[in-house]
Amino acid sequence: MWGIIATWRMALEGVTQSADALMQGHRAGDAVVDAVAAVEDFPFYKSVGYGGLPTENGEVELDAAWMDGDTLAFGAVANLVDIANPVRVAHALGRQRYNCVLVGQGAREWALSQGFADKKMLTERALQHYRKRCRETLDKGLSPYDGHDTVGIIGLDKQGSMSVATSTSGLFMKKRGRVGDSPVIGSGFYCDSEVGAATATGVGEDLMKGCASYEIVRRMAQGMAPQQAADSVVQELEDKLMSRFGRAGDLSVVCMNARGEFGAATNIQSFSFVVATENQPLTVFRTERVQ
Ligand code: SD4
Repeated sequence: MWGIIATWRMALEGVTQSADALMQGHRAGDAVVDAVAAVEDFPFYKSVGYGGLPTENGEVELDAAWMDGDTLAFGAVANLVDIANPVRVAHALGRQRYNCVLVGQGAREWALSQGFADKKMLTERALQHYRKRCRETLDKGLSPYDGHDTVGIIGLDKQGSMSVATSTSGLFMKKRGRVGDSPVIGSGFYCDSEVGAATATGVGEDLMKGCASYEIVRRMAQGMAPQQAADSVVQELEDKLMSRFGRAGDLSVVCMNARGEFGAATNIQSFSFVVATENQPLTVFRTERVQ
């Protein structure tokens, strides 16, 4: 069995390539990194990689992670500035025994020392979009934290290994130095090849309150089907946040188990995700708010 599942329609091109690779027997670890890197490279996606929106200080600070479900090894970067393909840096960090999570200047220096490309990640288009959003936020009274799509991709290869990778420029209008769930193990992603994997997108501050991805994998380990694990975690976290915190941000998740069965859940009106497995032709699904 092989399979791949990703948050948001924007992952379609990357997933298409990597689904082929998995079908041909390539490893999940590389397949998820390549698929995420394709999203990072596309200049018009405003929330991931090159062309991502800047912080208030005008810098694009990127977060990314990678995890190997066989060894439980993982690597992550946060607040990485002007390095191409943060997910590849996270992947390289995931092969280190220590120092596998690096942030800010330290992450940048390490990436440069390893030969990663120094690349200006802010585009003119992103800057214009950022300014427009700021005006709209004032004019229309929008929340400054609306609008943000992290890419998270889970892969299962024919050898039975699973892997997950994430990448994001974080919440729109985030402060300099702010870190969301996407590079945080257990919250933005988790992967165990013996069970399955999960990855999240939405308001990191809220996803972290429930360690959403780990919680989904834990429920699958106890025998829950992926869809049930995804639904129950989103619903219970939303209920808990509403009753204890008075509000709940956007929470969306995808997951897959070691048999290639998958699930997705959201508390927003419509959340798109992309999936392909040995039994499921490549499809973009839209799922609606869990009731
Ligand atoms: C974050 N979870 O930085 C990310 C943003 C995101 O869909 O996923 N948006 O909090």
